[in-house]
Amino acid sequence: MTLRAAAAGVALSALALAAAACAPAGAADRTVEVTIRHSRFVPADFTFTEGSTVRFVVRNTDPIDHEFLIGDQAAQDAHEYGTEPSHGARPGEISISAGTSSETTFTFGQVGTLLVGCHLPGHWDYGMRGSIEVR
Ligand SMILES: [Cu+2]
Repeated sequence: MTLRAAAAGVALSALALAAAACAPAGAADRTVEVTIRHSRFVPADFTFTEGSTVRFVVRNTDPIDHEFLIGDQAAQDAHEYGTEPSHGARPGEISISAGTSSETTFTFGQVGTLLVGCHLPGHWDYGMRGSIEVR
């Protein structure tokens, strides 16, 4: 690579970074499609980069309602024993009625492991959960 080409590459990278930094609030870096089938998330395990904003489009193919709730163990416990009838007000938390699709956009702010689950009665224990690794 010539010096000139290398310099152009650096300039383009700087432009890309600037564009990312100026992205409007709520703009996702990527879209991930999740299907709910037989009370399971498909896929159920995810890996994302720290700081990335992901738009989840969740399609519920079951004849019953479900939830897609992102959070740490404490948040999952709160939902499991909580009383919120439906979700949608907070990023990363949605209810998906039978046979419909819904979406939510979530920013993974720090490295660690999060969980995703459905807490309608019996669903979490049945195995309606997954893990999110943030690197
Ligand atoms: Cu469910």
